[in-house]
Amino acid sequence: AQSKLWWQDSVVYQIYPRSFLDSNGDGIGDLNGITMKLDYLKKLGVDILWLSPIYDSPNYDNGYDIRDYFQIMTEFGTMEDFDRMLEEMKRYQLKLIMDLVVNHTSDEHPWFVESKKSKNNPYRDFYHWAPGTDGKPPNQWGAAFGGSAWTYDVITGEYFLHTFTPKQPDLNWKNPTVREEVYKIMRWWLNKGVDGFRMDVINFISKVPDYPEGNTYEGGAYSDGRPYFVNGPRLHEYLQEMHEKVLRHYNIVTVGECPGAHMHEAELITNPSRKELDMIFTFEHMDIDGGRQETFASLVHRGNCENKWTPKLLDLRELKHHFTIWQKGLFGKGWNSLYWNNHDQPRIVSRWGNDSSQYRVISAKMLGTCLHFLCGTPYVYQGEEIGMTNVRFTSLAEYRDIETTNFHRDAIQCGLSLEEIMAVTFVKSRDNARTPMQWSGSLIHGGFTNDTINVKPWIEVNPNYKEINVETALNDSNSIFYYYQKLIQLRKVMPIIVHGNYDILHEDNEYIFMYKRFFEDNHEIIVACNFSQQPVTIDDSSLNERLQQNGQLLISNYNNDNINQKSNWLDFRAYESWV
Ligand code: TEU
Ligand code: CA
Repeated sequence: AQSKLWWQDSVVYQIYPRSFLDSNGDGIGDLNGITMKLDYLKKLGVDILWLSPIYDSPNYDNGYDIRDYFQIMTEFGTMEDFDRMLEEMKRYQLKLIMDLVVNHTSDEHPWFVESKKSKNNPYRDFYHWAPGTDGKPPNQWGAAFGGSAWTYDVITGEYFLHTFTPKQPDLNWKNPTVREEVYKIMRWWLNKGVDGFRMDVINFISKVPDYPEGNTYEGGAYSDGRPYFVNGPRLHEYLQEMHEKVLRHYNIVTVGECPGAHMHEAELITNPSRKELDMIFTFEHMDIDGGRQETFASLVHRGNCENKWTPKLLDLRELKHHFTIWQKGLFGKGWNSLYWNNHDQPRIVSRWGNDSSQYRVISAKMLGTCLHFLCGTPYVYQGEEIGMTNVRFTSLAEYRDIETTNFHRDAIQCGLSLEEIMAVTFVKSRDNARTPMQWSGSLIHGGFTNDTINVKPWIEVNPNYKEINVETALNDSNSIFYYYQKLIQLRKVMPIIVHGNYDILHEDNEYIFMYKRFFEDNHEIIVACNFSQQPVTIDDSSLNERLQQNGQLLISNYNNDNINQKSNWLDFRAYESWV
């Protein structure tokens, strides 16, 4: 019998459909393209597929702005294509998670179209409307991708709230009818047979009434409204209601995307006894190499005001610290999700590994090792399993992401040089993760789209597809692909990986991430990862002795024979990792 917590020993694979595989040569990935590659995903060994939004949308934010929750986006296919895809997934015993974007809708959603019409329209209260003061918005909150979080609408002379772009008005969850409508959407897809939801910025749904003014930072153009809409006052009440009315009636998995949630909220949300969600995505480990903590609003660094576009070097100790807090904090109380990548983050091998031809493969394997032996459900983002890298487009015009293009516009206005703009774009743009999947080194556009000269992919393929692609990976037994396959298999046969306790070792070392997983019976595994290019030695003779005497090598990114002959296990080569 299948355990109720089947998602604990599963691995999730995230597909960004627009960039996965284009089956009909229009330059845009689609559902039939996904159906064609299920054998590939099965071969990798993942259990659950999460699809970024595939609903009807004007695509200002690539589907994170939904116009109709019951229709498939035309470019992606039809509902028949969806049904066939789902049927095929079931045949392959792959589960499907849908992206549920219900903090906001598109401004082209019929609810918002109605809501705008008049102050007494029945849909008025579906969104957050407020009058301004002296021709100014209700407050100075900034929106996530630049500008004010409020936009004035001439028809009724009021402002509506959008924590993201003006094309994404926030739903008013205080209104019980809104909540019922969301539950209807969820039931409709669940009754079709999908296996759960990834819930977009779900911890933003409850706003503090009356929208209090936020702090401003020196150099920031807007105030920080996050204290008033992140982890808001009625969040847990709403999630519990959703659980009661929808989730508990199905054997599904739920993961909440929760920027700005800390261990405290994570435990409240994921502790099964509280009946909310199964796991959440934390951002603590993602935010440590940028100034995101300081402000939500201004896209360009002014004065002391730092944000995502102000990159910082990784301090490994900080990364270890965050993981350790979550690993220890949720143990036996909630559940972790584990990820390095998604469609919003730069590619991990370029970010915290090394994407030079010398170290790309070895460092990608090291990063996979570090993540997959932690306690939680691992997520693999498309292309991670072949070590896809960040991209360096030669002109600003090749970028597609709204956050990136807004930043470019702002940065030019602020007088940043093209060089400066490019440099930070290469490191931070979300488009780094959104270039098409690289299937083949010999086919045009990396095999992402048909061999047509006229149609280009919606976003350019990374030119390195000639070296980095699925075909090459599948033909090389030493590839990242087969290493990930092994990581995924190990989790299925070794309960200690799923259920063991966690402790950090050599916490203060700034190059090596070392931890152990253990059961009370002395059965333990030790994971060690060198995050640096230089050789590092850890001085711990008693650990080395134990390893020499009792250690068995489970997996390593360097040649296995080699490592057994090591005289000192704690001498690490560049990016070396072993378990
Ligand atoms: O993202 C929420 C979010 O705040 C961040 O992940 C953000 O995209 C990133 O930090 C920018 O630097 C979710 C979706 O994953 C994202 O694609 C959407 O744009 C956003 O919500 C709005 O729906
Ligand atoms: Ca297509």
